[in-house]
Amino acid sequence: EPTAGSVAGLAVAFVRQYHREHPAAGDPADRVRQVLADLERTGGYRHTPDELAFGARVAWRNAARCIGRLYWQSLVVRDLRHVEDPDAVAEACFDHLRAATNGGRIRPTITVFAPDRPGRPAARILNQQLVRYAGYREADGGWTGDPAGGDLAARARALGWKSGGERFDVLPLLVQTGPGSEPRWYEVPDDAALQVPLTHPEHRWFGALGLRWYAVPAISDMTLEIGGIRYPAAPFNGWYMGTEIGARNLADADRYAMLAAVADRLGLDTSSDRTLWRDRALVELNIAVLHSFQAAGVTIADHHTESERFLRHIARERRLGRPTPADWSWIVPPVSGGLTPVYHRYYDPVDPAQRPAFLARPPW
Ligand code: HEM
Ligand code: NRG
Repeated sequence: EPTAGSVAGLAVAFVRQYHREHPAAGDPADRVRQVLADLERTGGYRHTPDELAFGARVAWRNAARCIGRLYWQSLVVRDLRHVEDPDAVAEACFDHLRAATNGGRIRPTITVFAPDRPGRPAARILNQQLVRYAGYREADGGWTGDPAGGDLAARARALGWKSGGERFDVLPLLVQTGPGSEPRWYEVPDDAALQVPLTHPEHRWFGALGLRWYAVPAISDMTLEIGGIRYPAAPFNGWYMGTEIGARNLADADRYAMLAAVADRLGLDTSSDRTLWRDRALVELNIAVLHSFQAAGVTIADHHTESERFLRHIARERRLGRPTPADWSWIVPPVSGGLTPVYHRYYDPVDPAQRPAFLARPPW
């Protein structure tokens, strides 16, 4: 837990930044005095709705690993700070998914639930993302489903969740209200978890692989920190860049590991690494992902377009006098890196102390 003194310093710095970037809000002195008085009296302070929205947007702007930052100002911020009850948190997460999905025209959205308060931590969502697939370890050591969803599936089953045991079971949402309390689990309604069956524009057989992916990546295990206040339940989403699904989730050896199956159907010579059969299968898998989302009317970006947008973002921020810290190894896409302009340059250094920020959430 941050100390009272450190919260005050962060709070003042944030209020000053808010006023610097909102000249119409006038001099920060009155608001600084008020925040310090509230901190003195109660150990905390409340962001105004405008401060909250600004803080969430700037946390996105500051996310050094994110290539999608061009649209940071248009993030939709849902202020649900009054919601703490686990049933209500789960319901609001499902509403978030429906609103953000928007029939396929995905809207970048964040829902901010109650913050931690001194001596009184707020509720948390245990899932990594609001929608993710379960993984089950088989007796032979292999996996059914997504190994990345293995721990949560086991936890949910221990709480009484009846799993389907299939390859693409959407995990239930687990909400925990305190370190010692038993998490509650909630099945994600079908109409809140839009999914896309994967087909290939040229290869008829591709659909028979039975692959699919969900429409909305909504990260739910990071803490949003604004002006010293921590929001441990603040799920946010944008849209997918196709490579996240096609070059990682479905391809990595410790995820769905589909490259051998795709290469086999393509009739490739898999006898040697030098035939580049993995590389060829990878490209076809990525084509299928982009094609299928487009055919389903679900927003998705290819890595060329998203790279070009990111460089435009950097140029615009620079004109406004702001650096764009970025982490090269996360920004460069996992296929065809050198074909994208983001590969051929370096970035402003990342300052881990920069705030507002999305942070890896420490354990209770
Ligand atoms: C990371 C793309 C929206 C915050 C990433 C990554 C990609 C990406 C490709 C790297 C992920 C990985 O390699 O696993 C996009 C696209 C968006 C978008 C295409 C479309 C609008 C957002 C939004 C937020 C956000 C709305 C927050 C409000 C982040 C953060 C990370 C990240 C915090 C780092 C996650 C981590 O450390 O694990 N994004 N993003 N992004 N993005 Fe975005
Ligand atoms: N690679 C992860 C998702 C990480 C965040 N990516 C985004 N975020 N596009 C995956 O599920 O593949 N976003 O907020 O849009």
